[in-house]
Amino acid sequence: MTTWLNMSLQDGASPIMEQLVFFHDHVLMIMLMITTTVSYMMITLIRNKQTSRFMLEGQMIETTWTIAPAIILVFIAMPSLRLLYLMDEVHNPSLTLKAVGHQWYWSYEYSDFTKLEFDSYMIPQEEQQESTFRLLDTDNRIVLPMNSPIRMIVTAADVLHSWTIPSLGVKTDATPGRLNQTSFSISRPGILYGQCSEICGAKHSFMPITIESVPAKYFINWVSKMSE
Ligand SMILES: [Cu+2]
Repeated sequence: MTTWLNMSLQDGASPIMEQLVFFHDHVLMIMLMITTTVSYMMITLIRNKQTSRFMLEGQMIETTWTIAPAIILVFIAMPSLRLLYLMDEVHNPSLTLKAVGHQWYWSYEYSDFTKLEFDSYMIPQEEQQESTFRLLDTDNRIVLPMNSPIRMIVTAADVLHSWTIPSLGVKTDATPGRLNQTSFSISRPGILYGQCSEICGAKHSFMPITIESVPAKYFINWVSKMSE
């Protein structure tokens, strides 16, 4: 998860997020290339008198500096579109989780099991423990099996919310009267944090999302305990 002074992306906990981090770095390298070239040209322009009685036009350089940026844009667009369509795909999910945004908490429904649903409220500051993160931990964590494709259905009960887990590369709008769908698979065990990402009212900052990623057998144990 992110900590203070951490400006980069969180470590990817899903294959998609891993690819998104690679794409981010790829685009950053291209940006570095362009800023270097442009800075060099600006400094040269300032430091030299670029005048000539004989030079009236330069067809070659103008063609080059029109086509080169277009080619660079293709190198950004191709991997970007690849990721966009990969993220949109739902690959034969083994579990469906429905998240409903409320003012101001999330509630979850595991529709593959009977009567497995609960509300998830932020742990208030007075009840913090050594092991909990302020403004990020919830009283009921979502428990999910690692290494299995999961389908998320996201909706809201009152106003717009947004269900987000940065380390999974997932951000889906929660809209009243509409079911939005995304999918992911978590590649390692651990606790993943996220926050509502759509200004939804006074306590928008106090409805975090917490996922506990566990091996499949622990998940089954949890399910049987919850449905008792
Ligand atoms: Cu919200």
